[in-house]
Amino acid sequence: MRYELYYWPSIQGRGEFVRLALEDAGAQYTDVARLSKRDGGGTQAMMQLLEATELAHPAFAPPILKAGSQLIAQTANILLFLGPRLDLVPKNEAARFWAHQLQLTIMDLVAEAHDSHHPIAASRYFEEQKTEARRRAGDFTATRVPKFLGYFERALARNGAGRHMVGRACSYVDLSMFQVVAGLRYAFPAAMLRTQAEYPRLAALHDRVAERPRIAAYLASKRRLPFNEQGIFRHYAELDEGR
Ligand SMILES: N[C@@H](CCC(=O)N[C@@H](CS)C(=O)NCC(=O)O)C(=O)O
Repeated sequence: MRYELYYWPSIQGRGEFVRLALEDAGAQYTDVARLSKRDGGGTQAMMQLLEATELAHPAFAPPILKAGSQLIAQTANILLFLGPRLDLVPKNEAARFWAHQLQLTIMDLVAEAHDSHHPIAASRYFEEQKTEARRRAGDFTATRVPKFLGYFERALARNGAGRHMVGRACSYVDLSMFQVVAGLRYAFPAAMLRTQAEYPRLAALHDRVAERPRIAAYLASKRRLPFNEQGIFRHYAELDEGR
């Protein structure tokens, strides 16, 4: 199977959770919007798919995965689909629902990370909502990040030797946890430094994922876009509560 990923070409964003799964599995995929226009890529290719009127299952927003004739959107849903196909989730149903539950919770955290710099409107510039963003980010780093990471740390601690979020092998949830830790460290370095001792297992999981051979190769490649201030995890010094 050759997969096609449709996502914004210049940010990690939510697409990165899908890219990490495809990369770790060594799957064949095309990051369509990152191809040149001449090769049928660019943002235009993604917009055409979003605006296509003939689709039975249209997507509301990217990321979107094309697998043969199937089109799947919603990040956690894409990973629910890919997990068994890429051998990135245990086989039994209970574990798959647990993985999906954790992934949905990760996506809740991701949405709140986005709202920390865009608390009023996604359609308005950060500069237009700076005052509210300062309050929102202050609460995000002081109460919401500890609540989410504390929950993930406990889930990890309760799973056997505490090396994987689900089951006994690396799953797409581990890859997503890596991305969350990396993203929060990028966006809020001071706040994360101040509290990092509270999440030792998540920190160790992040490092183990980064060392997985295909992930390490991906992170060192040009395919891995750098974090930036157009994505979800953005660094604005004035929002980093722990400074
Ligand atoms: N819950 C969806 C959210 C999708 C989403 O918000 N995508 C962003 C990019 S990360 C987007 O382009 N949204 C356009 C919009 O909401 O109008 C998911 O997890 O995939």
